[in-house]
Amino acid sequence: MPITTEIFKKDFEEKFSKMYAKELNEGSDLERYQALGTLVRDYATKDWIETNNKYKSLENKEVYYFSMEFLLGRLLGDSLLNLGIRDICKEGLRELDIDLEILEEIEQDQGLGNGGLGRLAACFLDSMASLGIPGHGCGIRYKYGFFDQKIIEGSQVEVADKWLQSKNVWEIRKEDKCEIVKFGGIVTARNIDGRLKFYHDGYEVVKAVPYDTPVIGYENNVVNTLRLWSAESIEDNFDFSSFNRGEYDREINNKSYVESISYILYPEDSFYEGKLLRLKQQYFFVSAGLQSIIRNYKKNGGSIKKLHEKISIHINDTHPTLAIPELMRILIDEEELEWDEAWNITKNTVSYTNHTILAEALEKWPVNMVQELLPRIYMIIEEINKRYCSMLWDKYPGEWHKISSMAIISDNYVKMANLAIVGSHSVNGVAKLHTEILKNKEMADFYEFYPNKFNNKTNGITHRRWLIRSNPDLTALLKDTIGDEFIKNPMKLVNFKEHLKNKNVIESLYKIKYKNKEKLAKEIYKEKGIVVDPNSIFDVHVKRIHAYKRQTLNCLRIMDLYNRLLENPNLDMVPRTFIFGGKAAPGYHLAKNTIQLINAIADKVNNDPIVKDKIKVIMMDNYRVSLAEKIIRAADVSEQISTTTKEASGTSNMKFMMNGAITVATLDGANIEIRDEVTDDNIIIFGLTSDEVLNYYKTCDYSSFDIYNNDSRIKKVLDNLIDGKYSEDRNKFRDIYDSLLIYNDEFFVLRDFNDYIKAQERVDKLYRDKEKWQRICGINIAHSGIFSSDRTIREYSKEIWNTKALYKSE
Ligand code: 26V
Repeated sequence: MPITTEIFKKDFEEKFSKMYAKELNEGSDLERYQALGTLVRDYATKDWIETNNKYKSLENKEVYYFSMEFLLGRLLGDSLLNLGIRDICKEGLRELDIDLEILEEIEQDQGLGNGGLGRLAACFLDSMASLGIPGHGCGIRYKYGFFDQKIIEGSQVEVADKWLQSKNVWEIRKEDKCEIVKFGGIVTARNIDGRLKFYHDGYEVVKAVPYDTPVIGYENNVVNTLRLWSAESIEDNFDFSSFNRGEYDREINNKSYVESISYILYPEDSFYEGKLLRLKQQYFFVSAGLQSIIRNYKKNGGSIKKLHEKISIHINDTHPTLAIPELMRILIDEEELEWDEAWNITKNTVSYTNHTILAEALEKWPVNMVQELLPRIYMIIEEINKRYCSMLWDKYPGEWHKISSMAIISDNYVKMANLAIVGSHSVNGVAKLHTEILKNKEMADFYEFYPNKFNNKTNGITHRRWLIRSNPDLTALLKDTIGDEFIKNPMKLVNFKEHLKNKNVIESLYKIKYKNKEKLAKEIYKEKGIVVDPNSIFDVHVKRIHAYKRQTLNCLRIMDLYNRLLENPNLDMVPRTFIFGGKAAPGYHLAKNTIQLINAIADKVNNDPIVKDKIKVIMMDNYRVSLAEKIIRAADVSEQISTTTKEASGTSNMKFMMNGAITVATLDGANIEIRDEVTDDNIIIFGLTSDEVLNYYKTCDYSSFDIYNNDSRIKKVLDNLIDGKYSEDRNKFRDIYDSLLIYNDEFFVLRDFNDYIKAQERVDKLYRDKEKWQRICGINIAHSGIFSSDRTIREYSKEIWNTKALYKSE
């Protein structure tokens, strides 16, 4: 029965009184939010059960997206949208004197991810469900999500994210679906009736408990599952004899020691460290996930020999690569298949996405660590390596160097990317340029050996969250002009282009942006106590803080602009508000120093009466999904200024264009494809090309010092880093200064500086022509459909997974 306002009100009141045994008006907003969330989840359960029942027939191939990170953000608004009941609930609540938006704001972000890679996984879940593709997520239910960032006296301070402190209404603990994961111990081989069998003894046992969250498709009755695993010790395992021996600590600690596996999300997103706990986390969720998938598959009558025809395992970067040897272990040791058959099934089941070419992010585990923690898995990796290397020897006789660089085990390390390539049937990059670099440079040897494995899948974002839900006014304008087809088929956004001739539409675009900017200005005032003018250009740089993303380049141009304003306070310029947001990895000194620099500039500029009407600098605390939604829709300018070749794709670039911001970008990652869509007239491109960057790396003839000596403007801003202008402590920004000069500016900040300034001058000029500006914003919106993750997921489904939608969609 369709839900009406009346039904909803009754359901809601009932749910509230059942949960809290009191009247609605006696409840807190948190209680009301929790009752509403629980009710909304209940509304999805019928479809959830029915979807699962359909999957039980095994008619449809299912894909499992294995990822260490799922950055879901809030779920209430999107669940209501996808169930098609947001307006009904809003109205029902209004009649009960409750504001839906207030309840939505209560929800804690589910922040189980670092950045792009984790948010991509979340967008993919939404698209899979919305397209009716049988696709589920598998990951870790971290007790503490990505840390909360507080800016205190200009510096980042990390605070634990206790997101589970108040109940998570979206998840269901599935006690009956627990799995056992084994660590350590020893493996012995015995010959039983002519077959080598492997026995694993003396291991430690960890109980993996699944928590399921429904992933609701957009108005299609499909509900997929995100299954996150939590580590628990097995109570029965409690060794009481140790109490007699007085070993209290060991036993008590064992509980928290085991449970610590799912305590924390590592806050590094592109720096590998061989931490034992991280290796444990990886095996823990991969093993639990695979065991439960295979158990379920067999229960539904699936034949193990046909696993690859019915199930796809996708690994999000190398973090779940142990899925390859773990699947081999299950097929050989438990299902008793022969090696060749098991290998064939494994390769055809697993596919892998690479998300970065940064060398420091490549995972490799010390051999002895893998051997000790996962003895059987190590044996299997060794065997995979042995067989694979003998193929390499056949093809490349005598080429020692090549073979050792392609080997899975070499220099006493297990190289996870190599294992992922060898043990999967598909390897993809996340944007055209990135894939070309993988094929022709970073993974060139593998590409030569396996030319058919490599392919590109340019990233995407879900337009349901990043446009329809987060920017309701723009969505209303789009519906008014082009109808609502774009909701199910975002490629239809292109129809918006013809409306851009209409002055009223241009005026509406302007007003919508202004309103979003006003809202953000209020939020900025609330959070930072700083007044910003919605008439100024909102120039936004939000993403993880990292040297390659070049927040420093942005800082230097603001410092330069400030110098020019001090020389000429009447400088003719459109006022600008520079908005930054992003977290630094706690151990990444230079990134933390960059945050200090942004805040020091903010402090100086915002308090200088000479420039106060011209420029403002804001560093928003605790950049996260829910804040991104508010910032992005209010942006005029999208800063996508990474050193060319370094940003694999970027996804915020897509979110900004979809919300009508103009991109200032280097020709890196998906920026190139955005440029190709909107053409050069509707994007502002600057900086080195990928060939130029690669050439610099090859020839080593870059000298930042020469640039510094020959360009007085650059010299001046660099000197400002250490001349006391931004800090009495002249050494405070010395490391940034040194990275740019003494260490020869690895990311070509100085080389791109002048070009970047010119690009910003074009922005200034363009913004003065309000109509033209808005038309360009409109063109960006119209061309953003291709960057919906629906397009991306269709490509994965057709070209990698071979999955079919439960129903036909356009
Ligand atoms: C790498 C590592 C290295 C080992 C330690 C922990 C860790 C965690 C995450 C990663 C993945 C690489 C970082 C990442 O998030 N890559 C981003 O992926 C986005 C989605 O494809 C893409 O848009 C960004 O350009 C890329 O930087």
